[in-house]
Amino acid sequence: MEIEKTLILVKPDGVQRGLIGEIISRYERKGLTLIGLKLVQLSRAKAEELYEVHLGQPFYDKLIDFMTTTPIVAIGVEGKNAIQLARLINGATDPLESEPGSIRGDYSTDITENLVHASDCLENAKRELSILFSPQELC
Ligand code: FUP
Repeated sequence: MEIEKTLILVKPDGVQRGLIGEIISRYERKGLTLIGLKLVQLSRAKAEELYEVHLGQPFYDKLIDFMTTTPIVAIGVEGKNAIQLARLINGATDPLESEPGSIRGDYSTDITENLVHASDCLENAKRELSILFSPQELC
């Protein structure tokens, strides 16, 4: 069991739909510890850095536009196997595969406007946390 830190984002649709509290409470109830939290308007540069692996994908421009429309909530969490657990709580990317009980399974029908992001591995968690948070902003 590894104690890990990871980055979670409540995407613009989650903020606009008034689901910030509902979404954060799911990680809290699971037992993950919040180590960073802020409402932020994502710049285009940061959105591109965050999603650099998807550069060239057909959905890339739509994704960057969506992520920079209105504010997001950046959340740092820590806990045993936090990276994999946060992704389980979020549910699958494809709305036809996200299980009821997961955030996407309960609240989203769209593959792009899918409410949440969570880093997919240790290396990306470190990289993505540093895009959204300065060291001083993490407890
Ligand atoms: P996830 O790890 O579940 O957030 O999903 P991916 O890393 O595969 O994709 C990142 C984001 O790209 C998704 F959250 C939404 C967007 N995306 C699309 O818009 N269309 C696709 O077909 C795949 C991904």
